[in-house]
Amino acid sequence: MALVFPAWAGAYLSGMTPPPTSRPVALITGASRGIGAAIALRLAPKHDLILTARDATRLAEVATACEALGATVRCIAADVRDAAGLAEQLAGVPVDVLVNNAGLGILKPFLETTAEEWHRQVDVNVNALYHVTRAVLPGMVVRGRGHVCIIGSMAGRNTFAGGTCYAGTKHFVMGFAESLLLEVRDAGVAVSVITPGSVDTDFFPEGTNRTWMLDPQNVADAVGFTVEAPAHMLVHRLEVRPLSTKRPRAGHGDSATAS
Ligand code: NJP
Repeated sequence: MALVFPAWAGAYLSGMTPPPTSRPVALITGASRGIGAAIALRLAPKHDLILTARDATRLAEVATACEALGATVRCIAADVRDAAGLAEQLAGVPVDVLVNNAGLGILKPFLETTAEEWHRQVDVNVNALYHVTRAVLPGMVVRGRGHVCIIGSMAGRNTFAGGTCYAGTKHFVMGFAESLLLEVRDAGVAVSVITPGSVDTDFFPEGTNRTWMLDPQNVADAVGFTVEAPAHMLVHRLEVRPLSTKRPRAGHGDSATAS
């Protein structure tokens, strides 16, 4: 009878990767709602989770739902801009999967964007990538395995009026991710970017026509596919779009047009 090895065994038997001894740990930023909460629920059956965002109440609700799916969950209620606080919370924690998801978009013409709005977007969408990734990446390199997944955007390769800051931050994500990949791939660490089109979350103001948008779960499934790919296979960029911006999804009315 042929022997059947678990998925990790091929690399392990060739001496490259030690076997996982417990469930992998996934750290997800911006996990209190929207895409981040959906990613937490998607990963919960196979991962233990560290969830972070500012809203402790909503984080706890997401954690409870994830625990029901089998995950052990730790919540860190923090501002992702708090580099020192997060570094302290994450010190020595072996994170296998980091999903840098926290982000915001203040879509305004440049001349109407205040300095505070500009700096807030850059601090959350760009600078937090540095200190959250910096806190957990050394451990991944030492262990010879890990995955850094970033939620980018179609705005990372498109431009639009009102996008000087937001599209700028998401273009940064693309350059950051591919450069980082080239630095750590031979240490066994994967880096990927998911670039969604429009997703029905609080990202958009109330009153926005959402009938044609993706569900957060659609993006979460893309993340799940990417981080659960075989160890030797890297999905570096994955673009997920609504099929049409004019056709409402089934069950969302029949006369909507894109907004
Ligand atoms: O947005 P939303 P999405 N410190 O507003 C957290 C990208 N994206 O899920 O702190 C810590 O529902 C916030 O938590 P809280 C987008 O650029 C979206 O759509 O409790 N956390 C919440 O959990 C972003 O990178 C679309 O308020 C902070 C989360 O971030 C990612 O998807 C399209 C924080 C935001 O939840 C998730 O956005 C696209 C802070 N200072 C890319 N500030 C789309 N929705 O269409 C925010 O291409 N958070």
